[in-house]
Amino acid sequence: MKRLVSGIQPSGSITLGNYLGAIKQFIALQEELTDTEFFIFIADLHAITVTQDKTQLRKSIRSLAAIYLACGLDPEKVNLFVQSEVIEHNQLGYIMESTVYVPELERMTQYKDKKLKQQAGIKSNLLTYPALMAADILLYDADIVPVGEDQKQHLELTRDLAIRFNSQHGDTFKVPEPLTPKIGGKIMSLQDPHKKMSKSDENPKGVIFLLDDLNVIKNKIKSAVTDSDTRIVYDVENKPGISNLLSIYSIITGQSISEIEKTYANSNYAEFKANLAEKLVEYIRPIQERYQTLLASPELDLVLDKGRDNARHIAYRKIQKVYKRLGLGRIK
Ligand code: ATP
Ligand code: LTN
Repeated sequence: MKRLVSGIQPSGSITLGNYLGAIKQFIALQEELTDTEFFIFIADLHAITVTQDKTQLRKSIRSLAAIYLACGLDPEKVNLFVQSEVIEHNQLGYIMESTVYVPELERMTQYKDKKLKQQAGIKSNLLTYPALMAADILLYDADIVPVGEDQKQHLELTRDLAIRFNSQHGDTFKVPEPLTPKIGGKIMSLQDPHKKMSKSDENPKGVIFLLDDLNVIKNKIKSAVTDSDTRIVYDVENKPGISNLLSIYSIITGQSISEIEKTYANSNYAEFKANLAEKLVEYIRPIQERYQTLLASPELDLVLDKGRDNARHIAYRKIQKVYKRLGLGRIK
């Protein structure tokens, strides 16, 4: 059996970027990859690289669990769990800190970006975060890790660390492969199409949250920044705004970009945006309805308990092996 591992931070409300770059892939793959075990988690330990309010964090963890299921994750096929409930993530995270070098961490684009935004001091785990992420993946001997484009660099580092550990201590970890979607791997902000759509953006007008009021979603699409000429054509370099909207349109309708360009060859931006807004809202509406039911149902905890127990079983055995390889404790 192969294994697939991925996670999302409960660092705010889930965005259309998170959905199209990550969650939608998980859903498609759970049907396709019948020879693969899935481990999908809520990366709450990663969320505390920046200060979090405890009530809000607790809420975001539950909310993310309900979103995963509302989007179609099947708890029969997927082990869904909360990262901090499987202690081995911390244990292997620390070991990975002894495998990675500081300059490798300092080179990470996400670290450099987030460091600039940090006003109240940079926590040491903002730097060491990729060591924990590597642990999340290597703990389960993942073959595949579906993520958005922005996480590819962390995946490369994970691969390097697996190879390094294996060569220093003997074959221990599988070297994982990233998987990014062909379209939708990097959805851009609707207000600044040069910037990634992100949960923690200070300007919410550029970000579509899956749980936004449907009218708000429509308005955000309609007021999205577009480019100076009026043609609806895909050209990321020269027309990043409309290209971003075309990508969203293409993924949610399943139509190719060229088909959509043809359909709208004689239309203006306003018509195109109004149609996209309608389609997107109809796409998101059932997700929101399922979300409300799931959030209030006892099923959520049962799913998370089962996911945690299955994950622990594998993670415990892996940590025993790693400790033994390193000479830690009294394991012979
Ligand atoms: P934060 O703002 O807290 O850094 P984020 O919105 O960047 O959060 P993450 O939790 O870091 O979200 O990412 C979860 C998953 O969603 C990752 O696989 C990531 O690559 C993907 N993802 C995030 N933003 C986008 C985006 N704009 N387009 C496509 N995929 C994305
Ligand atoms: N760092 C990722 C979330 C994440 C993750 C992982 C993704 C944490 N651990 C392991 C894939 C595999 C992010 O999107 N910020």
